Amino acid sequence: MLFYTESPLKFAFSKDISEFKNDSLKSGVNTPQFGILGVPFDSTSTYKPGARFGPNMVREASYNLERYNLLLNKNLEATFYELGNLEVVYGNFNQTSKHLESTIIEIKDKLIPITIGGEHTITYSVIKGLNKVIDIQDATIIHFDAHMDLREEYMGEKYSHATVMRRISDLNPKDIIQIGVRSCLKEEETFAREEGIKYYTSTEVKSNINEIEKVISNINNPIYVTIDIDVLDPAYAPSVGTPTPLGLDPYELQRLIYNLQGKNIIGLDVVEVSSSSLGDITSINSAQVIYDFLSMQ
Ligand SMILES: [Mn+2]
Repeated sequence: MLFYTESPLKFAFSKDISEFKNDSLKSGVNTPQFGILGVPFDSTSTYKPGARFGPNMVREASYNLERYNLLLNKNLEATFYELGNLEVVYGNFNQTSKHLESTIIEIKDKLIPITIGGEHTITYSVIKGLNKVIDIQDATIIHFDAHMDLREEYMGEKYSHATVMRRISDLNPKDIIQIGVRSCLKEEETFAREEGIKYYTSTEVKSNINEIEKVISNINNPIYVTIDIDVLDPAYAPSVGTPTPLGLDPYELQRLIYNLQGKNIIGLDVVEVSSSSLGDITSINSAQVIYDFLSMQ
C-alpha cells in the first residue's frame, strides 16, 4: 500500500499491489504495467456533486466485465495493480493535490497511472506529478470532454473542474487535442484557437470520426489521456457533474480509444463519475472505457 492510499474494492482482474515486488523481480518484464488509483474528491462541483463515489462505483461496475474481449478476440492480459483510493482532504484542493502529486511521483518509474475520479481538477495534479520525471512539454494531452475547461478562473477559483485544462495548458504540453466538446465560453474558444489547442466538437466526431482516428494514429510522442465521462451523451452517462446533451455514444468513444493501440501512453484518467447506485450506466460505461484501454494492451 502506498503512503497516501487506502484499499477498498479492487478493479476486476487487477493484481494486489503487494504482489508488485515479486512480479517486478521476474526477469524479462518490459511491457508497460499499470496502476489503478481512485481519487474520491469532489469539492468544486457546481451542479451535481457526487464524484467522490466514482472510484468505488466504477470498480463495482467492473465486476460485470469478462476477461475475453470478443471484439478484439483476445483476453485481457495487461498487468495492472490496484493501488486503492487516495486519502483526500474534502474541501481542500491544495492538500489533496499535494497527496496526489506525491503518490504519482512514488509510482511513476514503475507503473503507468490509470486514475479514476473524482472531479476533473485532479487531472492537473496527476500531470504535475508526471512532469517531475517525464518532460510534459514532449507530451500530447488527449482530452475527451463535453467542455473545454479552459477558463482562467471559475467563481474566483484558479483550480476548479472548469479551469483544469487551462492549468494544464500552463504546463506547456506539446499539444492539447480536445474531442467531443460542445459547451464553452467564447473566451475559451478564442484561447484554444490562439494557443493552438486543437478541438473537435461532438458534431465533428459524428460526421467525420475517420479524420479524428487518423489524428490519434499519427501521434508519435508520449500521450496522456484524460476522459471526462460527460463526453458521452447523458443518455449513456447521466451521473456526471455537468450533464450536457448531444454527446458521443459509447461506440464512438471505443473506436477512438482503440486508436491508442501501440502508443506511448504515460497515463489515463476517467473523471467526473458521480454514480451512487449499483447498476448505474455512467459507472458501467466508465469501467468499460478502462477495460477497453487495458484489453488492447
Ligand atoms: Mn466536462
